[in-house]
Amino acid sequence: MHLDHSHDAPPALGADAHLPDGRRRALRLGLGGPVGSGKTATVAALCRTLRAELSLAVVTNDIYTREDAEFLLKEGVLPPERITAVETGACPHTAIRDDISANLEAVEELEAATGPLDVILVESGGDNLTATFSRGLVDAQIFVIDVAGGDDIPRKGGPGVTTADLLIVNKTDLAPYVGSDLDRMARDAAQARGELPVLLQSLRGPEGVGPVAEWVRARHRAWRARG
Ligand SMILES: Nc1nc2c(ncn2[C@@H]2O[C@H](COP(=O)(O)OP(=O)(O)OP(=O)(O)O)[C@@H](O)[C@H]2O)c(=O)[nH]1
Ligand SMILES: [Mg+2]
Repeated sequence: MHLDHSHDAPPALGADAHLPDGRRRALRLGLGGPVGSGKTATVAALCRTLRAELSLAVVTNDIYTREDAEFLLKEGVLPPERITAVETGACPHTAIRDDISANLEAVEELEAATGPLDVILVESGGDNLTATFSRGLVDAQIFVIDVAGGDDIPRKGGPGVTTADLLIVNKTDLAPYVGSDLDRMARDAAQARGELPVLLQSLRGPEGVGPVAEWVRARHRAWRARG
């Protein structure tokens, strides 16, 4: 369900938007959000939907394991050389906001090793509502919450909910079972975010990741159009 159509807003250019050979580097998109909200499932679905039209790669972050990367490898969503894992060893937000060096190295190595890429998806480890990505690491960020986490989350706010370039309210198929009011979540999210887009998503439903994939396509078009 689309609640806003400001899909073509130009992404902020990162400090270094070009590769050493002068080509525009890949658009870097961060996915953050609470534990288990559906970040890896969304990344997997995006890869399956977009891999025929865009050259993709993924960086995952886990505290002590490579579990998310291993899931994506097992599912075969991309060739193995396009999936890499960062073990943060500490709070996930540290590695995506405060000391981004391991993640920056991972995205740069992926692009150097696999040739020109269109989009690199960087999944944060599951964290709390305050976790956001440094703009030095990603050009735009997606925050994923789910209906099972409670329908008051959009109202509670926090920088992920209020400032992410896209908010996904995931697992809408579970709303009837956990007593979440989707209309209320949509209303509260719109109020907290002003013009910023919100998409309600069920990866089990017929639309699946389609609307989010369309948002990624639009961001990539805008990124390419910036010369
Ligand atoms: N019913 C339903 N389940 C979903 C949906 N999206 C994801 N899931 C399930 O939710 C569980 C957690 O999904 P993940 O993608 O691993 O969540 P995550 O945010 O990556 O979790 P962490 O990386 O551990 O923070 C998995 O069992 C998914 O299959 C959805 O739209 N509907
Ligand atoms: Mg995950």
